[in-house]
Amino acid sequence: MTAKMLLHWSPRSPFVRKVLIVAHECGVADRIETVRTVVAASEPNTELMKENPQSRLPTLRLKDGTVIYDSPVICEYFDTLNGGPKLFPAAWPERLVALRRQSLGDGMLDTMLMWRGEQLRAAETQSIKHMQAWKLKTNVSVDMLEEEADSLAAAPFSIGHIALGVALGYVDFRFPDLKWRKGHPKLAAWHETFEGRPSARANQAVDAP
Ligand SMILES: N[C@@H](CCC(=O)N[C@@H](CS)C(=O)NCC(=O)O)C(=O)O
Repeated sequence: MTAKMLLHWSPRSPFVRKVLIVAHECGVADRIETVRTVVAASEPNTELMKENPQSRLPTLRLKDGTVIYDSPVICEYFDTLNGGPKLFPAAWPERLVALRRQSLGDGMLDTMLMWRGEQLRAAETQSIKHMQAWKLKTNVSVDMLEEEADSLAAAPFSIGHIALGVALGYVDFRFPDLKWRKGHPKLAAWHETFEGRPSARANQAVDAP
């Protein structure tokens, strides 16, 4: 048994940002100790693999030594410790909508992380076709979110809001040239309210060691 939960962490990881925002919203942030852990898709971290064979962040070790991953599992675990309004609705169809939104936000991040990884490769080994596909998926996701921005803004705050807010924040962080706000005024207005929450402000992604 340890005094705190231990979170394998990176300051630039959007999935880590997602779980830390959830921890803040659930009132458990002060029960977590973070440990800087370096991961890369092309270089598995063999130490981390002893706890998570997929070598991914976030990975969380509970006080009793149990290890859990990935971000949806960690977020739902934090929500079980949450004394306030739940981020994972219990009732259908609210739960279905929140989980779908979480999947879209997480899927956007998966797409953008692959895109970013490709951009960092030497130009002659990059797949232009894949990068075009990832750009299209990101743009169409933003278009569709503009369509549901009213219902997003009206719904009780949930894991879906956090996943989507973090995904749009990651577009700003790594793909500012997309200028995603253009033509998406409702989504932009909603995202501003998301980034204004204390939980989001306290957990900004940064390029730091
Ligand atoms: N589905 C996972 C995705 C996590 C993920 O892709 N994390 C990135 C960092 S943001 C990572 O660990 N990349 C290293 C790798 O893929 O080997 C989750 O929701 O936690």
